[in-house]
Amino acid sequence: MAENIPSVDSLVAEATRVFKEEFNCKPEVAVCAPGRVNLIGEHTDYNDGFVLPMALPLVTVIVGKKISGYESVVITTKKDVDSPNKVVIEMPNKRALISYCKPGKPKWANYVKGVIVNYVGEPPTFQAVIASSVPTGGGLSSSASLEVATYTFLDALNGPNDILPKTKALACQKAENGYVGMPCGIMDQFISVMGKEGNALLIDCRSMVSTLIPLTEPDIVVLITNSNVKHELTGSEYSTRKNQCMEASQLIKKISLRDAAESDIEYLESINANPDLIKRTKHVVTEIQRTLEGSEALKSKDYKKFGELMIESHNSLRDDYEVSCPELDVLVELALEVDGVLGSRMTGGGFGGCTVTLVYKKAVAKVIEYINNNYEGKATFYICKPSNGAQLLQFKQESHYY
Ligand code: GAF
Repeated sequence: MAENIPSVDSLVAEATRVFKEEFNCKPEVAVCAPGRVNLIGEHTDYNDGFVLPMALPLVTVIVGKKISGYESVVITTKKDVDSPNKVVIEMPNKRALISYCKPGKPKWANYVKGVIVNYVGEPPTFQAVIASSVPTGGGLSSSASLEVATYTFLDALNGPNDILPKTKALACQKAENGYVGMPCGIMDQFISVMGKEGNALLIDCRSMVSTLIPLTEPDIVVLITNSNVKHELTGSEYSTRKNQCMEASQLIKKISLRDAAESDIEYLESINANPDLIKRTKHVVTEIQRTLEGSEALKSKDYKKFGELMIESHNSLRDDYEVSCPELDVLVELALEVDGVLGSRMTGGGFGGCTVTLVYKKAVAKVIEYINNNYEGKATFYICKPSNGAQLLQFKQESHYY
């Protein structure tokens, strides 16, 4: 059975209940921001390439209110994060923030503090409660959804402004790069801000121009399978891959691997470059091509073609980029053994986390059963439709939440 995805309303209700218990008053604003699954285009964003993610119905909700003074208080209702679940954040004026608001423990709060520090404008002080349905460490961007939810929350407290969505995504990426210390690309924050119900988003990570790609075929399902494994390698290997890509682009004298072509791979071979650099370049060059072809295939509803590209993408991530792991490989292999599966691949940074599978609706129960019977670990499943990006929510009927 696939997991039940809690509704946004139920998360708001949960956060509101905790808020009332803690602060003895009602929250005044509520916001949400989604996690994401990347359909194709992996490890291409920090190479200025193309990615094709969709926003998920798994979201982070924040409810709260503005207060006076120099201290904010944030509570998370999430159980799968490090403790404590409540932090006080010292917030003097913006200039002094950098020296007061340092990263530390608990780790989950660093995503909130990083956004406060990188907020464009004067961040208000607040009381807030966070509730989220995005699994932590599952490769579905729980961190980006928390960053974007935090940014949206600060904006909501401050009132309307004319900040561009891409500026907001960049500020959240900066929080993760400069404050949390994870050198991620722009994909996760961008889709969490810009996702649109019924659509995947083709993002050009160089120009930051994005194109909606409809994905509403009723017979086709996006199935996410969480391997529930997380290898410690993730952070260091991510930086290593990024550095290798930079090194390769310097060797071929290009700004980034976005500008590399087949002939550059031949050149790297001819100068006997480090074999790892050649493999990384090959992945990025072919993955960017697959992402562009994949978007065309989705546009023309050629799901068979899209599925084939997903399989090629997984093989390239496994063999050339070397960011998969045995559990992800097994999940992909098992899915592909079931009739009605169009394609399957690892999704996100790798070394654990999730696979994404495109499958005919009538076959999805069979896939889940087959994986449950043959996967040695304990997998969890989410059936997801492309959903909206970050939103300011309306409190519905008072009685519903209070
Ligand atoms: C992680 C990063 F945060 C993204 O920016 C992206 O590089 C992805 O890994 C791999 O495609 O999710």
